[in-house]
Amino acid sequence: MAKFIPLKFKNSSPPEMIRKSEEFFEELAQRRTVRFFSDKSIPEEVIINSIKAAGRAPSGANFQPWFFAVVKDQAIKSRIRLAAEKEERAFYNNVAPPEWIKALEPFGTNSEKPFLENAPYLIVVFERKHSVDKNNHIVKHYYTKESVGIAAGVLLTALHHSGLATLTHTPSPMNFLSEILNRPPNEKPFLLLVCGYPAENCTVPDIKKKNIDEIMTIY
Ligand code: IYR
Repeated sequence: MAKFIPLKFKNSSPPEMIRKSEEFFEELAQRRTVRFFSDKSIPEEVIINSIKAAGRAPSGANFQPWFFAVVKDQAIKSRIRLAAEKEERAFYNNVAPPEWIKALEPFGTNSEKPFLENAPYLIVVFERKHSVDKNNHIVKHYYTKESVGIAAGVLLTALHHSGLATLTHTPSPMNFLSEILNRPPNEKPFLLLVCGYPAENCTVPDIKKKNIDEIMTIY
């Protein structure tokens, strides 16, 4: 039987909502994906609070099909770099078709991933495809990709809001992360988030976001 409780919701006035939405846009418009990180340490509490925020994301049947592996250990980061660069070398040299390589040109990326070792924290987001109940029965999860995608977006936004730079990195394939981090077979690596301060004199690609009229129609 479903059980309902009263909603806690503070209504805001329209001017207040408009002001907040403008401020939030301005804050998000400042976000840039960073590929050059400083090794300066960051407060771990920010990582934990941001993951707590991500854990509040909506999910299919509220199954919360995510797991966040936080890596600060230098030896583990080095292993991740080594394994990721092996996959990336295969990607750049053999796997990626020419049009994909061309699409990546503006970003100047290649198979070298020093940030996996330099940045103080890596967060590996896992998608839980299913869980196992106490009777060892498989419990199917629903809309796991959508759910973990929303949670990852919240995490990225929370980290930016706190003043950290991030990089969404998706070495492909990412199975080596399950192995290195000892994660069970019902979890699939979804995204690797690199977190820290930008390196001094960090530069970013000169790219533009689409205008509102290119991404929205009001019917
Ligand atoms: N995973 C590779 C390639 C790459 C692919 C896309 I799509 C990007 O937006 C950026 C990079 C790498 O990390 O270099």
